Amino acid sequence: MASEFVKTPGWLDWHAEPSRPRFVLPSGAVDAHCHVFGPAAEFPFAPERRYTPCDASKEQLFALRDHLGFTRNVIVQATCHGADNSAMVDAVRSAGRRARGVATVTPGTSGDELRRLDEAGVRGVRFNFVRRLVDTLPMDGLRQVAEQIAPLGWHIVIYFEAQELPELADFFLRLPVPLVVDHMGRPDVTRPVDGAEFTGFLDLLRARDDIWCKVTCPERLTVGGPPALTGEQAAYRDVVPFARRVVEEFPDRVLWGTDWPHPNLTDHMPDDGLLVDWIPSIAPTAAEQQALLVDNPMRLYWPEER
Ligand code: 0GY
Repeated sequence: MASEFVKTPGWLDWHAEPSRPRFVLPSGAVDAHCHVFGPAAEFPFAPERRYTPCDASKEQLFALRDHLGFTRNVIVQATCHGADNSAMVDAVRSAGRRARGVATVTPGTSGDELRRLDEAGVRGVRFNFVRRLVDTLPMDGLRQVAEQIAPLGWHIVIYFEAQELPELADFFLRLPVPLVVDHMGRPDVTRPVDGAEFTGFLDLLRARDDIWCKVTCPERLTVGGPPALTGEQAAYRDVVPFARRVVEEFPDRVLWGTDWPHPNLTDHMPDDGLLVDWIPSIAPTAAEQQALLVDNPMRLYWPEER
């Protein structure tokens, strides 16, 4: 049966033939930010979604994991599935102990449901403040969710754009659980890395020692490229100083992920193998790579296995 879902015009599908990375990942590396989409025939997209993607199944995600040399995934609920976590949970369960999940949870979700998610491998919720993706929940509702998940030992992944941080920072700092910031708070990389905007972001990380940062998504943040395509080994140079600064100052609180299948890119779809090759430009030493790719995500998502 043909899918009733028609992709958003201009949608870019994930790269079908990513290269094998030249950079050999350390043993036990974790792709700490990726998603599954559907497949829509089995896990329909949510009515309130802001985009309709291509399918990106758990089998395809696991094939990419193996191809790139990762051992584990952290699968983040994509907004196209709303608060129906079924596709993500199914993927996490299918991976055995090799995946953890980050869910979307609404206020009033029952304790039984939260325990079911926890048992499936969910370890956090995501609060999304990116207006083109969601209608952000009222702050009181988010605080309620935070109180509900705190006893489970979960954290909150926060996704926002740099210009929103001044208004949101106080709210973030009062949340009662560890925080994980997506994509370095989406800096404007045409601004100086030492400028007020990115300094404000670093100050957020300095304010508490349980705020983590994903040094991810150069393909989303770049303005000048060059893109990770056709063998480019010096991709996204304009994003490097920002990620490098975070890795240098907070080596024990950084995470890295592919962001496969790369929702909502409009310019180009990166070769995921070349994205992996970007990692040494932001974490050049073996010690930094081990922390970024193995020790940090294991501490946050698989503390019982350390
Ligand atoms: C990302 C970024 C985006 C989308 C989502 O859940 C999502 O739909 O996260 C975006 O469009 O910036 O982290 O994948």
